[in-house]
Order: sequence, then structure tokens, then C-alpha cells
Amino acid sequence: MIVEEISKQFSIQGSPVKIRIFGSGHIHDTYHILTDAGQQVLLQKINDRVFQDVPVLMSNIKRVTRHLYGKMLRMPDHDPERETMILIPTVNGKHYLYEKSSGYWRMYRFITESRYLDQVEDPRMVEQAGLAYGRFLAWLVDLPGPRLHETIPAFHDMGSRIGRFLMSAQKDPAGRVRLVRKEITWIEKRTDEMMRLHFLRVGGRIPERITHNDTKINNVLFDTKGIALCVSDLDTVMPGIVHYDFGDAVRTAASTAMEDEKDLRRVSVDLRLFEAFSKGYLHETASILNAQEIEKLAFSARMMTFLIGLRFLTDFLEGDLYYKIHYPDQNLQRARVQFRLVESMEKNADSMEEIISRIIQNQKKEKMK
Ligand code: GN1
Ligand code: MG
Repeated sequence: MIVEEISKQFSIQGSPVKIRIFGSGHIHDTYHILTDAGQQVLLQKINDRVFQDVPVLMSNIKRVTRHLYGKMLRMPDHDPERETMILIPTVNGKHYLYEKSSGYWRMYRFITESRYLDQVEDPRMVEQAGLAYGRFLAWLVDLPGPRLHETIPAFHDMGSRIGRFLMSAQKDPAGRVRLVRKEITWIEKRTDEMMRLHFLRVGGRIPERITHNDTKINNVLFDTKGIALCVSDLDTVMPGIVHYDFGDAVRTAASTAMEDEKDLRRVSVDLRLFEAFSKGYLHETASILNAQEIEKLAFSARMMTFLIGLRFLTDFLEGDLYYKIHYPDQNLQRARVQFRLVESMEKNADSMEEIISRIIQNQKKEKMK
């Protein structure tokens, strides 16, 4: 089996004895491998249609994981062996493998007694996720060296996402536009508002930071007690703005439903979970964010949910070429769920703003004590 052969080209302890498909990511193929020496690792076949420059992507990951590891070595409360992803090199000492017939592969240590969840309902765990993503942003503020590479150019660029969507709607390559007329009108009504943060970024009001850019709840690893250990899925770590991370995290961490929930009536934003996530996130980041960044956090949840919905719908119109799907129309369903969630966030916009202000005020009071 190819996976077994490939795994032997990495510096693992022992020989693979059990291999299973792992995770619920939409992009790569991931395998969990157990060796006869008792080692557990994750082997990933990197999707090089999505990530077109894998060497550059891997160099970002290497720099970021080493930085986090080094930082935690100096922190008695943190364990670098369990709180950051660690790459396992190939037998030739490289941090990824390229093979002509099968493409690019990489291997990570598997963090034992950890798990990821596609949905979390316990506010304490959601707050933990907020802490984990918050730390991620805060700890990368002093990453030395040149600007990180953009592993997917214009990844969260609202203008180009809208442009691509409209073009697909016009060309209609898969003959599906007739199914989404209502959604198109819905999107068109919101495009101006959704461009807001983009203009603040290019106008220099919102600073560029190193962001994760794929802050789904299932990219957080929890230990058996529900404490967040670390964040995974580092392919899109690159320059961005805090709103990409905060907003995309709220999309899954504070939703009452799964990303492709069939019954749209079950989709809404859970304000309790929103508050929990925000509390964790701001605990780690409030001291480094500027007033403008904080002011736009609540809005960013709406913006990122809109953007991800737009991407799902674009993929649906283009014939499901990007995201893995497990049944026909799954991308359409994913898009509809996102749009329903946007509507719920629109209704709760004032409450979401208030929650952020309250957390900031409470933090200030705590500090004065
Ligand atoms: C993809 O790989 P995964 O499933 O964590 C996507 C994200 C989307 C997400 C939607 C590189 O993430 O941007 O938000 O699906 N990753 C890429 O669930 O496009
Ligand atoms: Mg993932």
C-alpha cells in the first residue's frame, strides 16, 4: 500500500502496523499511523492543486512551529511537546517528501490523548478554543525573519472572492445557476457592507498580523479534560488581519449547527458560545489589538461566515472542484447554512457588539484591581 511505503521514508520509530484515514478536513488526505514501536504519527498527502507552491508552504510551517516550540520551552506553564504541531523529517532530513507519482507528503507527530471535535457545545471548551487561537496570534507577533509567504494568494480577499463568484454565476460552467437565484440576490444585497474591513486594511487602519486563516473549531486539539492543547492545520498561516481568525472561528465555534446541517431552522448563532469564545480570545489578545481592531470583531464573524458561504457556493457553481463532498449538493447546503448563520448574526449584531465591549470593560476592571 502506498501510504505504508511513503511512511517508511520518514524518520518513524518502528514499522507501521495500523493505518486509518483520519480527520474531517475538506482539502488533504490524512492518515493516522501506529507503529510496532508504539509511535503514533499523522501522514498527510498535501493537496497541491489547492496549494500550488508546497516548498514555500512547508517553509512557513517550519518557521512557525519552531518559533512556537522555542517560545514554550521558556514557559513553565506550557509543554512544547504537546502544545504545538511537530514535523517529523524524512530519512534524508527534509521536512516534506516529494514523489513523482504521488506528489507531496509530510508527517507530524500525533499528540497522544488528544482529540478534535466538529462541534462543541460546552462553553468552557469553546472558551478554551478562544484561548488557543488567541495565543496563536499573540505568540507569532514576534516571529523573526521576513514576511511569511502567502500560501494561497488573496485567500480572504473579499473583492476577489466576490468577483470570482459573479464570474462563475455568469459563466455557469456546471449549469447550476438556476438553482441559486435566490442566493445570488441575497449576496448582492450585502456585498458593499462586506467590503468594509478590506478597505480598513488597505487604508492602514487595521494592521497586518500573522494569522491562522482556518480557525474552525475542529482545528483545535483538546486533551481528555477539555483543555485546548494546540491548533492544527497550519497550511494557511500567513499575513492577514485578526478578523479573519476571530470571524472564522465564531462561524463554527458559536454555531448551533454543523457546517452542512440539513435543517436550516436549526442554524443560528449561540450568544453564550460567542461570549465564551470571545472571552478566551480577548484574554490573550486584547492587550495587543488596537481600538479599531476590537471594534470590528463582532462584525468580522458575519463577514467571514459570508465569505466562506460565498466560497462554498462558488464551488457548487463550478461543479464541486475544490472542497471534498460526500453527497451531491453538499456545497450548496454548506453555503445555505452559512447564509442562515449570517442572518442570525445580523439579528444579533447589537448583542454581539455589547458582549465584546463588556468583556473589554471587565478585563480593564480586573487589571485595575
Ligand atoms: C477548508 O481543510 P479544512 O477543511 O480545515 C478550507 C477553509 C474553509 C473550510 C470550510 C485551504 O478547511 O478555508 O474555511 O474548509 N481550507 C482551504 O470548512 O481552503
Ligand atoms: Mg482542518
